[in-house]
Amino acid sequence: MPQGVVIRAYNGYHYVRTEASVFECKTRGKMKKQREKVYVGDYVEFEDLGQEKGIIEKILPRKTLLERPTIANISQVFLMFAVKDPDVNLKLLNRFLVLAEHSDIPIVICLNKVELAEEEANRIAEEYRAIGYTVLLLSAHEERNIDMLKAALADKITVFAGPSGVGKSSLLNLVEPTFELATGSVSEKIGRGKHTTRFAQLLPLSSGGYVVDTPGFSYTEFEMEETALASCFPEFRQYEQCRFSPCLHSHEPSCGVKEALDRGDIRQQRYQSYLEILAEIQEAKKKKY
Ligand SMILES: Nc1nc2c(ncn2[C@@H]2O[C@H](COP(=O)(O)OP(=O)(O)O)[C@@H](O)[C@H]2O)c(=O)[nH]1
Ligand SMILES: [Mg+2]
Ligand SMILES: [Zn+2]
Repeated sequence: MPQGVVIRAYNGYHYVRTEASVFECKTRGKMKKQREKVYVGDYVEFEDLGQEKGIIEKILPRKTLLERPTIANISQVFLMFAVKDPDVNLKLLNRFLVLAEHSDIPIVICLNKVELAEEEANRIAEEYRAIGYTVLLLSAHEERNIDMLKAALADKITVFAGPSGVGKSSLLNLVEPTFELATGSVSEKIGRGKHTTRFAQLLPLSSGGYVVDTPGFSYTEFEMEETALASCFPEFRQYEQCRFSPCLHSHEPSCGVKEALDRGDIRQQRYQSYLEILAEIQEAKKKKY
């Protein structure tokens, strides 16, 4: 039976890409009964009905499942921000990072439009590299580091996440000119470009692998225990020698994280994000009971 990857789901159909072509598939009735849901990114086995139509019989074991948007088998998330226009939002970056850390998916931070604010770009890159993240400094307008971007995408399934207007589609069009993704402001986008990014879909790269140009993440809720949050801030880990265990690193005395903060070994802006997310988790917990 042929196998392929689901690159798009639309109107009850799943579009399954094989080496030869793309098949428009329904799922077998028994899968629905067993509540087996097929997601974009899933590798599947299907019955070939001819004329590029098919029926999905089986989902092959799933490695990961990202939520909102739901995509299976992601290898990495590229968190995309612009240094300027729109200004980089570190709070939002930190929130994305926490969610990606929590789901154990490798992250690469990308800063685009660096030609608009070189110093700021270098400063932010240094700060996050010190934590251990990979940071790519990019400019779609000046085509800077596009080769590096291409190399990082080859043979992987990569989700491009980040606010609207930071240059995700512009960069993807440089990586693969045939994508012809719509770019520009929201009003400029109407009627331009071949693809609009209303639905998550896998776009095949000629170097192998796929990218997902998401319409944006509705990253709002942090579904985790409050004690799990600190481990989503990698630079906290080495300082978690606190008097209390577990320690939330907020109001407790003799806290290793707060001492590191006072020494300047942990950045104030990162710790602020930590406290804000902690408060949100605690607030959500209260509502539950
Ligand atoms: N100055 C500058 N503008 C850019 C750069 N990359 C993209 N833009 C512009 O930013 C706007 C939004 O780009 P787009 O790719 O649609 O962003 P998306 O919403 O993240 O997909 C467009 O007007 C682009 O021309 C860059 O490197 N430098
Ligand atoms: Mg876009
Ligand atoms: Zn502590």
